[in-house]
Parts: sequence; structure tokens; C-alpha cells
Amino acid sequence: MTKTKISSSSTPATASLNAEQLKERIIRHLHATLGTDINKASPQAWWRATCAAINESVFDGLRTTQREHYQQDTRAVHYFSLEYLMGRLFSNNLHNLGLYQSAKQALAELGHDIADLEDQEEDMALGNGGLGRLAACFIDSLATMNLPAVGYGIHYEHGLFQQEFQAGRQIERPDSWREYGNPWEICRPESVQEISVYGYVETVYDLQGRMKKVWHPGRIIKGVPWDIPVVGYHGSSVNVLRLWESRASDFFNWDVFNSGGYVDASRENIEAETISKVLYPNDETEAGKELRLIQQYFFCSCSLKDIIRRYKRAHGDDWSKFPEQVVIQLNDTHPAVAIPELMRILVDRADMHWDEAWGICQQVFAYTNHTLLPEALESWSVRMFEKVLPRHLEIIYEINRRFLLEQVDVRWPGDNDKKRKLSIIEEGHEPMVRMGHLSVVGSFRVNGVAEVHSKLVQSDLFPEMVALWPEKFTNVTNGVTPRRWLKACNPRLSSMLDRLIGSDWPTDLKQLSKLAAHADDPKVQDDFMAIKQQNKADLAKVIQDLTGVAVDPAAIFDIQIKRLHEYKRQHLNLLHILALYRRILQNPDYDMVPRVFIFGAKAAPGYKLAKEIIYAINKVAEKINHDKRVKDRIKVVFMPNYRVTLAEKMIPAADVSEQISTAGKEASGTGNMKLALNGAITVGTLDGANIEIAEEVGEDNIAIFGLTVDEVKALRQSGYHSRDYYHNNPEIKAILDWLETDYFTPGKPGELAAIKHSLLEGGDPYLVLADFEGYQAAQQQIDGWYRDKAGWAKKAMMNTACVGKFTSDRSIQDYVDRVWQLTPCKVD
Ligand code: GL9
Repeated sequence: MTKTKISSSSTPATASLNAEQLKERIIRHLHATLGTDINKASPQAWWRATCAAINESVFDGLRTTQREHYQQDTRAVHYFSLEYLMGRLFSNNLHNLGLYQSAKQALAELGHDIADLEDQEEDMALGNGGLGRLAACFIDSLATMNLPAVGYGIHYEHGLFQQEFQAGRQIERPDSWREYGNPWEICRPESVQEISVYGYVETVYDLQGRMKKVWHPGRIIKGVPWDIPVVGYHGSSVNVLRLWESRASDFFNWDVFNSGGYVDASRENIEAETISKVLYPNDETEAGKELRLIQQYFFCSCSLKDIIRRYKRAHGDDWSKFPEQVVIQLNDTHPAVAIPELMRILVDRADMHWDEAWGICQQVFAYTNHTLLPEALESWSVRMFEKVLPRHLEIIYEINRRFLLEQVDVRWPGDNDKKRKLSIIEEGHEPMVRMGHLSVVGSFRVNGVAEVHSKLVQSDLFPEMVALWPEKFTNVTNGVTPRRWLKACNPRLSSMLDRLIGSDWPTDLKQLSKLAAHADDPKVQDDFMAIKQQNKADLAKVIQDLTGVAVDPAAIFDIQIKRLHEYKRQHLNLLHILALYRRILQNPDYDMVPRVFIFGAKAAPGYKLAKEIIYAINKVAEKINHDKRVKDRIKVVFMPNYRVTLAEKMIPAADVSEQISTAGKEASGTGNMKLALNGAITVGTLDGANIEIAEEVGEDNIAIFGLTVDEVKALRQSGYHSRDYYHNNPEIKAILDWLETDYFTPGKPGELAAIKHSLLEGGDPYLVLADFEGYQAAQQQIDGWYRDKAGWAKKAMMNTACVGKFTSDRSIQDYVDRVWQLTPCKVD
């Protein structure tokens, strides 16, 4: 496969647009699009007018890209994802168009600070965390690399909930990101689709006596597409993210109406619209709810029909070229129902023979696994499947029957254990459809998201599938877009890099390695750390505004940002904070470099212990921050409503990056990459992509601690007794007992006891106590390193210099080479 060359030096077509021309555009839109005037326009109107001005360039690129792809009849990847965590698009689009400086100047001349206008935009938070943000980074890379691609997903009316703290507890508020419309999206009524759910299947025979299955749906739902243009960086491609909104169909439900159920028929209209109402806020776990399955099917069916419509425009009823033109990447098992849906379309609608149809499916789908957590492996009860998608259940049964007969029984004749283990249907009291099994059987490629994770997918999750199809399995380590996660969010460091190593790094991140040659230069070290200091001062202001806590930018900024989950072990971080606090109380002269511990995390609304951990951190923070005896050696802040926009302010200001999951649990992580890229030093376990980060930056520049994947397995096997650590380590004992008193919750003893209970009675499922000792030693090491200013500066710079591997452009190139077999299509 040829390397996808990104023309990093080529200037964007729009770069010629100067501030004067932009000003003219903005004012024109203020008048013609917003219907207002310079002297009375609100900041919101100025922002919208600027968006409209930017969109003139965006739509230009969109038109030429789509024309080019159509004329060249390109093979394209279709990324199916239930989540896209886009954040804001204003500065991203400006940067990628090469218009940021002109826009900044234009707005300044019009009397506006570009940063203030940026704050007019709500985050587009149509995702929960890493999986959704990865999808957003990938579509940025796809456009930048001129690869023909469409992202498909759901146009949720409400994205991830907004988080508030009330007396330290998380409160969820609805997110209404497009209450007043969103300037980046285009409604495409001409491409509406209709999809069916419920009903029953009838067996009929045609004139030749051939059996046919006819699905009589119980309900029809309209899918309305909204297109978000995705602008590649200085490349000429503008791809599309197409998100489906559900509406009641015009197609009235006559069956129900005729049987006298007029009221019911109109109630169904409301239900149709609930499908795209809200994103499920569960992180890695599945609710098993009917609405969730309908969401999955709704967007898969709309998207497949959209793909087929486009294919037929070029190839008519000739399906033979379909697998050459179309590859579909399943972002986890969430869109796996696309597999039986394509089979249904081919067999039932296009009258294709089963074998031919299955041959097509198996060339079209590829599946990415993002987690090994057992509670996250999706399965749907057969009962519910049959109610919602009766025909699809039949098709899954047939896929499974042939798989067990033609593959499993041929390989392991008569081995019923193997059949039970490999069956797509899990037998039991309540039979279930295993979506992971379906995804592996129906795909030509299966990948994990970091080396260690892909190995575990093969050895622990699907070993028999690997025995059947060894060549199906591969790895693609995650990556992040350096356009958003360095260039746009850290302009100071970006300019310094441009001066020092040239400006090609945003599309060729390995260029960062040139920085290593300067890592011992005291002048460059000073510049690098001065930038970090300024970023920390900026963040200190944000912290003050959001939490009322004053922090000193001279302290170590130690940051843990990610969803709240026991396996990510925010409570391990908390235990260490408590240990330091206790040491200070016991020894008023306790010598430590002042540190600000900064958290950002949302907990799934139904995840009780996760919410208790948030509460505990907030209560401990309150106590420590007000305790004079601490003398500002420790501050603890929990940033409310952590999201992409807040991440962009926190990441450039981090000295220390907390990546402390139990080994084997974090599939990859991507925050770890963003923080290292911005010169933070990782305190981390040998888990997920931390392992690869450690390989890249070298052991001098990362603080690794804790049990390895194999040690975790061995410890569990030999029997893990968390109580031993409690009894044998007086510091652990004192801290856990402390949490049970009313020290942090005056007058209310026991309020923070949930953590202790989970670690002792609960058996400490994520081995927090087993890793405590190693963790505190790693933190001690960080403290020591930070005292040596030059040494620290070098380590920080080496982190930025050595993480070029983790650009999402490299991930996408790996997908191109190992999975998609795509060719770039240059657009002029
Ligand atoms: C996740 C993994 O937990 C992360 O380790 C990984 O980096 C990302 C992207 O591959 O995928 N899997 C998963 O279900 N989530 C991840 O972050 N959860 C959310 O996105 C909420």
C-alpha cells in the first residue's frame, strides 16, 4: 500500500483570504444572515456571523471534495459510531483552513476578542469519553489525509449531561447544545430514509415455490440526515459527518388506525422522536434497554440505505463492485446490528442467495474492540431482539447455524463445549445475542486499540476465533489529532515548535523528535518551562473562576482527567493525597514540592460508587484547601463539567499526567497521549498505551509503577486479600479508618465510608491497595525529579519530542494498510 502523503507544506486554498476580506464577509453575514447591525449585534450574533463567514470556505471545500469523490468513484470508508465527541468547531475549522490568524485580526479590528467569541459555542458532546473522542480525532485525520470517508452516527438532541456539584455531589443537568440551532450543520431533507421496527415475519412462497420471508413492520420511523462538514488540515478535503435525527414518519400506521387505535397511533409518533433524543450516559456498561437497541438499529439502517443509494447511483443493481467500493468500520459492537441488516437488505430485498450475500458482508465489515470489561460486552436478550427486530433475529440464527456447522464443527468435530463457547447465542435461563461474537464472525478484520489490549483480545476474549481465523486479528494503536491537541490548544508551544523545528509537525508528528536535540540546551529549557508556566497561570484563573480555589502556578500541576470509574482508580489518587495530608499533620515540616491535584471526571448517573468517589474527593478538597497547617503544600480541585473544551485548557498546563488504571483494564487511553504531547510526565501503570508511551519516551522520562498484566493475573489466581494490606501497612489503615470518621464531613461520620467498604468487604476488585505502595513511591520519585529544574525541563521536553507515534494520522495509516486498503484522493 502506498503511503498516504500529506502535503504539509502546501498552503490551503483559503490562506489567501486576508483579515480585510474576512471582515467584509463577517459584516455581510451580520446584515444578510443574522439580520442585525454592527452597533447592536450581541456577541452571539458576531459569533454566528463569523461562523457563516467561515462556512463560505468550508462549503467550497465540501462541494469540490464531493464532486471529486463522485467523479473518481472512489472506494470509501464508512465509520459507524454511536458517539462523536467533537467539542467546539470554531477554532478547529479556522486552524484547519489556515484562517485563524486572519480571523483573529479581523475580529480585533471589529472590536472583538476571538477568545470571547469562541466561548459563545456550546460543546458538541455527542459522546461519553475516549471512544467518542477517538472517532472525532479519526475523522479529522481522514480529511487531513485526503481519504474518502463518511462518519455516520446519531444526531442526539441532548448530548452528554452537564455536571454540577451541589455540596460536593454530582448533579446532572440536560445538555442542550443546539437549542438555538447550530451553524455547522446542514439539514439534508433530500436524503431522508425510512426504517422499520417491531412487527412480525411471514413465510411465503413465490411462483417457483421458493420460500421467502416477509417482514411486516409494526412501526416506521423517518431518519433525517444532518451533515457536519469535517475540514482537513491544510489539505483540500472536506469530508462529512452525517448524523441521523429520528422523526415520526409521514407514513401513518394504518394497521393500528384501522383497528380503532387512533390514540395509540399518535402516541407512536412521539416515540419515534425519542430515538434520537438523548445519548446514553453510560461509560463502558450497557443498560440493555430497548431504546438503546432501537438507537443502534435506527442509525445503522439509515446509514446502510444511504450507502447503498449512493452506490446504486454509480453501479445500478450490479452488486459485484460493492465490496470494492465500501468498507464499514464498526466502532465497538454498538453498530454490530448493521451486519444482519445488510444481510436482510441483500437477501430479502435484493433477492440475493445467502452465500453471495454473506460473501459481501464478510468483505465489508471490520470491527474495533475498545474494552475487555465484562460488563461492557454487549448482549441483547433474544426476547427483546425478537420483539424489536424479528427478521434480524432469524438472520442471526441462520448466521450462527452456518458458523457452528461449517466452521466450529469442522474444526472441533462434536465438541459441544466449543459450540457453546463460540455460539452467537448464549444459552441459559434468558438466552442472549452476543454482539461481540456476531461482530467477529461478520467482519474480515478485528482490532484492539493498543498492543497489549490487542494481545488480550486474542488470548483472553476470542482465543477460539483466533484459532479459526488467525489472520483476522490485528492491532491499531490509538492516536490523537495534533491539530486540536497541540496546535490549537497550546498556541505558545506551537509557535515555539514552529521556530525551533519548522512547521511541518502538525501533519508529520515524528518531526517532534528534532526537539530532542535541544533538550539539554538551558535556553530552550527555559523557554519550554516558561510556556508551561504561562499555561499554568491561565489554568489557575480558570480554576479560580470555576471553583473559587486559589492555586499557585509554581506548584506541580498534577492532573487526572477521564471518566470516573473504579478501574481508572481516581480513589488511588485520593488515598495518596490523604497520605500526604496525614504526613503533613504528623510532621508540620514535612518536605514536599507544593502540588495541586486537579481532577476532571463525570460519573455515569447510575454508578453509585463512582459518585461516592467524586463526593469524597470534593469533601477532602474542602478540608485540605482550608487547613492552614498545610501551608499550601497541597491543593485539591475537582473541575466541574469536564468536557473537551475544559480539556483544552487543562492539558497544556499539566506537569504530571495520572494514568493509573489496573493493568489489563484500560484498553488504550488517549488522554495519556495528549498530556505527554504537551510536556507532562506520566505517572502510570503498564496498561494500555502507557506501555507504548514508556517505550517511546524511555524509562528516565516516565514514572512507571504497579503490577503488570501478568502479575495481576497471578495475584488473583493465588487469592488476593486486600485486608492484608490494610493490616500490614499502618498508613493505609490510618487513611481508610479516617474516611469512616466525620473528619471530612463534620457531624456526619460514615459519609465517605463507601470507598473503604469497597476496598475491604468489597474485596478491592481493582487492586488499589496492592498498588498503593508502588504508587506512592512513583509520586515520591516525581517530587524528587521536580526539584531539579533542568532535569525536569529535559524530561518534559523529551515527552513532547518522543510521542510522534501517537498522532491519529498514524493510526489512520495503520487502518489503511491493515484494514481498509484505501487510496487518497487529492482534491484541488
Ligand atoms: C474506551 C477505552 O476504555 C479507552 O481505553 C480507549 O482509549 C477508548 C478508545 O479506544 O475506548 N472504550 C470505551 O468503551 N470507552 C473508552 O474510552 N468508554 C468511553 O468512551 C466512555
